[in-house]
Amino acid sequence: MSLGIGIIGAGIMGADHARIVAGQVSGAHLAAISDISEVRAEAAAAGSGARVLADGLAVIADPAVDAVIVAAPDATHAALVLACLAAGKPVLCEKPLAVTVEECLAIVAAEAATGRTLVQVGFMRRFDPAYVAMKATLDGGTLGAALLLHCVHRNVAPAYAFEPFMAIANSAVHEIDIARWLLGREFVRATVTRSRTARPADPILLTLESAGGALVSIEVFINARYGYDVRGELVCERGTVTLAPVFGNVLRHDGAEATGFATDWRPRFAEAYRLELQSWVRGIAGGRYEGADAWDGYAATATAIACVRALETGRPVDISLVARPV
Ligand code: ISE
Repeated sequence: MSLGIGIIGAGIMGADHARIVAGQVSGAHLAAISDISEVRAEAAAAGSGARVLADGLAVIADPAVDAVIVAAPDATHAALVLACLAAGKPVLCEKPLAVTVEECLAIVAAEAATGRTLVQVGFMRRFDPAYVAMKATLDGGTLGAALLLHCVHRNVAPAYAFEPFMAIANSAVHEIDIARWLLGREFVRATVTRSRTARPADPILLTLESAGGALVSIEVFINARYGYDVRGELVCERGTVTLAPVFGNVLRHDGAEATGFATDWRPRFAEAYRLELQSWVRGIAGGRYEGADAWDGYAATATAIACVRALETGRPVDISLVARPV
């Protein structure tokens, strides 16, 4: 049986998910898509046989749609995920799960009331082979306990309207989630500062203290211009692990050596997105998901919002999360 997938939003990520579902995922097909721009939705649906529907609620209600991907603007996530839960349909929501703690908790509660696991959050880095290998090394124990995780997250330019809230809640939230996942601990305290240079709002430096004591540094630099660059180094008691760089071929010419950078995250995380969607489709069929769940989405947003407060107040902010429902 092939699952009918409905996608809400045909922007950068919605269109990319449509392409992956239609061409690279087994056990599923693209059934329907909507976007505020019909032209964009038509372009994303082209050649897949998917229908273009009027809006997100029409996608959720469509009988041909068994499961939904939410790739609409961040502020619309909560209402759409709640509508999927009301319809009893599995939903993969792009990160962040929602933009407020209250909305995230409403989703966690609504999902619990269904008695099923229906929500996965699109933290695709959990499927990236380099991060997976880093976690396997840490969990293998040879290097001893994790002491520090250094992260760099640079974009060429903002993909959306940009201010510090977005830099933290939409971009650095990836590192917040991946660090929670790698270390297996929540964060308890955040200190955040920002460069006083001429650039609009960044770079921003976040220092997060995890419950186990390990420190995580995150540089988020949205206007880095030269290329999309994500790095990570995990420092442990007896050694370090660095994420493998993902570049194009190495060019040696005219006395210099050069490699290329992608202009955005899609090439860097292409395999992660494919594996994420394949795992989600398998999870729906088998009722067990490997990706981030609704509570992870809550924890990441709550931590990001504490970081925004730390930036605004110029003071360290303590983070306390509600207990994960059992
Ligand atoms: C964007 O929304 C993403 O999810 C990308 O992975 C991230 O690198 C970028 O900074 C975000 O704006």
